Order: sequence, then C-alpha cells, then structure tokens
Amino acid sequence: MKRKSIHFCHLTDSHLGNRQYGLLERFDDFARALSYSINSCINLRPDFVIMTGDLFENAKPQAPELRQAVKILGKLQEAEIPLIISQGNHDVSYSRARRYGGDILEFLADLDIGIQYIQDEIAYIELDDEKTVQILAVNYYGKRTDKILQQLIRQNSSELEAFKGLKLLMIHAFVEGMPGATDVKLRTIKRGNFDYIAVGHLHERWENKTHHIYCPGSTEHTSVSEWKQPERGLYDVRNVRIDDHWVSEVEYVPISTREKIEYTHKFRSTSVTEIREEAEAILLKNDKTDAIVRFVFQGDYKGKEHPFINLEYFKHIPKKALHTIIVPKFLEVEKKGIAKKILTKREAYEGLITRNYELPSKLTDDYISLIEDSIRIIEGNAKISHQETLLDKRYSQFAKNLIVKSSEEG
Ligand SMILES: [Mn+2]
Repeated sequence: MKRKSIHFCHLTDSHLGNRQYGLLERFDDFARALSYSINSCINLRPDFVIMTGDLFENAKPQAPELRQAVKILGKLQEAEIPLIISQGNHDVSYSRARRYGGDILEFLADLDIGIQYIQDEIAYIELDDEKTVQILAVNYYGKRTDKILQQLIRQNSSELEAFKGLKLLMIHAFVEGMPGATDVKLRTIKRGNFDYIAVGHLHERWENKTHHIYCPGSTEHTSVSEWKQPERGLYDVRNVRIDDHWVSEVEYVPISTREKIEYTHKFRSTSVTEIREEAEAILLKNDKTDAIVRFVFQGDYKGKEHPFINLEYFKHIPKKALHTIIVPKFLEVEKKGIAKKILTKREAYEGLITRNYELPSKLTDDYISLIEDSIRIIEGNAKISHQETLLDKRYSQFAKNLIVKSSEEG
C-alpha cells in the first residue's frame, strides 16, 4: 500500500424534490443544501465523496429534481472527485427496481457523470493506480438490515480480511444507540473491522467515535422534529496510516440552511376575542423575514363561547416569514367534548356557513361542495377538462337547491 493518507467527505439524505409545505421555495432549499454541501466538498479537495442514501425524496423523481441532481453532482465530476452512492428508503422502490431492471440511482450511475452506485457488494476505489479503498454498501432493508449485513460479511469474509487499505461500510439504517428503533446491532458492525462506518437514515447528526460510526444527518430539515438540531452539514474525514492500521480524523463541516424558529406562547386571555387579539399580536411580533416560524399556543380556554378559531386565517397574519405553522394546544375544552382542537377545512367552512351567513343547515353539504370545487379550480387542481362549465353547473344546482330547501325549511 503506497498511500499513507486518504481523504474523503461524507454526506447523506439530501431529499431532492421535497416540496415541503407545497412551496417552491422549499423545493429550491433542498437543492441549495445539496449544492452547498457539494461546493464544500469541492473546496476541501477530497479523494472521493460518499453519500449514504435518500438522495431523492421519492423513488420516482420528476424532471426538475433529476435535473438538479445531474447539475449539482456533475460539479464533482468537473472537479475530478468520484462520488459513491448507496441506497435509501426514499429513493428506491426495491420490488419495482427488481422487476423492471433498474432504479433511479442506477440510472444516475449510467449517465457517466462520475457516480458509482454500490449495492450489497464490495467495490474499490483506485488511487495512484492501486486499489486503495474497499467499500461495502448495503441496500435499504429496514429491520432486516442486521441479518443481511451479517450474511454479506460472512459471504465476503476472505475478501474483507485480505484487504489492507482503508475499509468503509455504507448503510442506510438505524444503528444501535441511535434515538429510536435499532435496525443494526453494534456487534454485527464490529464483525467487519471497518475503519469508518458511514450511516444515513437518521436525520440528525450522530456519532459513536469508539466504533467509528458517523451519521451527518440530512442536509435540510425534512420535519419539525429535526429542528432541535438547527445545524446541518457533512463530515470531512482525513485518514492516516500508522503502521498497519488507519486513524481517522473526522471533522463536521456545517452548511447554512433556511432559518427555522419555534415560539411557545401561553395565553393569559380567557375569551375568544381576547385570544384572537393576543394571538395576532404574538404572530406579528415574532414574524421573521424568510424564516419558517412555528407557534405553539398554550393555555386553558374555559369560556362557554364556541372557540371558533380559524387557523387558515391566523397562518396568514405573519407577512415576512416564508411559512407559518400554528399548533393550538390551548383549547382545554376539547377534553370536555365541546370543541375539537383543530378545525378541519370542512369544519371551518361549516362554521363559516352556519355562523356567519346563517344559511339553512340542509344546504351545508351543497355549499361546502361549491366552496371545495371553486378552490380546486382556482388552484388548478381539478382534473376536469371543462372546469368553468362544471362550476357553472354546480352553482346553478346550488341556487336551485337554495330555493327548494329554503322553502322546505319555511
Ligand atoms: Mn432520509
């Protein structure tokens, strides 16, 4: 082995194509996070880069995110840095791939843009015309991962043992000791004598330095449960050969992502009107430009008045934030069976119709259908060819029923 030092970068779970909250801006954010990560890698000039699954949000990515992937990952090829990828649960539908001959990651590997996809096998990276790095990558198997990894280590034991270069394992699974369920046991991982175990799947940064296990976490926050770790990033791994073994120096490299803020507010007010006013003031006060802001409203509502709180209305009070999330935990009355914690859209329409417009209750269903169809058409989600005609029909039917049912109610 000529090489005395090997340098690589490890990132994971970029979830390209995630249209979080239905926002184009969030779709762009996921691409930006991957782009920043890849730029960081290029600046660090590693020998290669590894990515441990969930490159895409979906196993059937659409053209926009495929183009993002090719454009962003292609920058590594321009910089002559090989990229090694393995499978995640999001980007591969295993049975479909088996049946039809190829998943989306294989397709990327076919494109000849410097991407190598390793599946349940050992592959090598050649540096200075020599097989310098050995990588075992395991597909996504969830709870079965432990058993499959045991089998792979057993079947390839002679090849694994004979190799004297740097030995890596790439998995997309929950490792024993991580928060939540365990897919792979430490005992199983230790059997392979790997110098670095690259993990994906958990979206937070997690390390077990004793056993060389590293998970950098997702490059963007895919859910609010990940906000407790605001920092996102990747690992810069420098390995030095001392006598007959490798010593890895692992450094976390942060990347910047959109700001996420959570506020918890406890109401002092007891009437619905006061609660509304207090909520509006809090929402306006904590509005933050371009951020995603989550408001948790707490307190006990003990009034007798129906606590009709329109969440859709409150969500639109902050104007500077990209997106506002409201979590109402203040309606204690729920337990008393008076009201639900959160109104569904349908319940909100119903409240609007019966309370604000005092329409005959028999017409509620008709009116809700009209509202829903109108919204679908306005948003362009209606899968019908003559949308206006349909709305016309709906409206005239509604008008007809209004006359009939109003006279019935007399
Ligand atoms: Mn993931």
